[in-house]
Amino acid sequence: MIFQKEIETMPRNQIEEIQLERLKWVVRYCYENVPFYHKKLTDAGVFDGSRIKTLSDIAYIPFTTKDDFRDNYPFGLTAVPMSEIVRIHASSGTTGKPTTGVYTREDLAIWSDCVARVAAAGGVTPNDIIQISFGYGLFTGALGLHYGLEKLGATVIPASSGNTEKQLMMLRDWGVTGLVATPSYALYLSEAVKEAGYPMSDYSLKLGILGSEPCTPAMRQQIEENFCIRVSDNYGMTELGGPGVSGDCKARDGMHFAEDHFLPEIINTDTGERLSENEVGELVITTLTRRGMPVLRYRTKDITKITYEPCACGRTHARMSKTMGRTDDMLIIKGVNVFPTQIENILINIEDVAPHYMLYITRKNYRDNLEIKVELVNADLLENFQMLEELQRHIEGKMQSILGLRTKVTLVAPKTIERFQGKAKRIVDMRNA
Ligand code: DLL
Repeated sequence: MIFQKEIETMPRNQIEEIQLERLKWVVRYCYENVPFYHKKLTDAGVFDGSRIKTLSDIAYIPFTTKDDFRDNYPFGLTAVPMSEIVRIHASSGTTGKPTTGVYTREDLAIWSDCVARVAAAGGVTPNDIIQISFGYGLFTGALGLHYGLEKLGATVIPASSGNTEKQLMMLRDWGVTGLVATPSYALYLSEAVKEAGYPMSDYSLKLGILGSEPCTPAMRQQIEENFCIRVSDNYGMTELGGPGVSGDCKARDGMHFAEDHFLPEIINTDTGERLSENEVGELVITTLTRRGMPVLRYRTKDITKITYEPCACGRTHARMSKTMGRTDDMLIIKGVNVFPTQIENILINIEDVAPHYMLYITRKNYRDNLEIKVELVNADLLENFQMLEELQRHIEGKMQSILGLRTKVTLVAPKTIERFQGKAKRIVDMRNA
């Protein structure tokens, strides 16, 4: 099902016409209504946007960064009086103040459309009963999916996260056909379902609508096998309004942007230069219709690539590949660049270990050390020292050959590594401690 078929399958030249018109609008809108942008655009000689004649003229506009959000905390980037704001969300953030996002009534309506699009693209129909197991609160994920799914006409259960027994009870008793969660939490629940001992035929579950953190293909496979479901991925962020920026369709060959609302670019992280289709770099997004908090050329820090090729599903909007990680998540250990997702991909393909791990980085005598703590599937192995040592060496060998990095692997008993109900936090970097 395509939620807004006419828009989502529109010819490329029409999409670009709409984008150009809206880009001109949003530049003028920011210039006139947000002092921060007024100054930034003036300094760059872009002023009210009359310099924007083609889409590639976007290159004249300076980037917006996470620091700009911090410096203008909480509402400095707002373009309308607070009386027009009807909702505030925020990202939890790991340090310091959260990043805020504000919405006018119109922003909320567009947001719901965008989320309904990604939900429909992921296979949801009005006949589905969807359990939302994202944490409700300031996080954009839960309420974003909530209103988008309602707009689509699905039945929504605002379960929130936590209380595993109750989650499973609802999944079983209420005929739930779709689960919304982070991949980490979906994986955790799928293991709990297996342990609860009821066969999957006792459940009606068939879809997982996951997002908010990377889901490697291997992790996806594990969730799909445990739950006997099909999973789709969707992407977004607080600074851009939350989920609904892009999402998987049935082809699962890249996540379709809502290109009439978001203008994506890929840049070289170091130079800021715009890259071409299929070149890997940092995703930069300009909101084309947001009124409460419009954003020009936001540097997402997410590493991906974009394709404009038409998709088998019929949608014409550009697609982004699964993110390789965030520029600020990339670990540099002994001079080697490593993304946690690369480590996860290696671990998940090794039998006898579970996809639960932690990375500890320390520095001793000016040398970095990476310890990977990973859970065994079967506790019996702990009794067999020789097999344990072989497995450990096998994993260390894989890390060395694939990442080019010597690591220390520690195998621990099943169920001893922390489980995450929201986004997983698997890195403990003690180098500057
Ligand atoms: O995670 C918004 C969201 C909610 C998206 C629900 C999808 C579903 P933040 O908490 O601000 O917003 O985190 C944004 O999370 O820059 C990415 O690094 C990461 N992220 C989000 N979705 C994905 C995804 C929400 N599908 C940050 N794959 C982003 C990989 C993702 N990373």
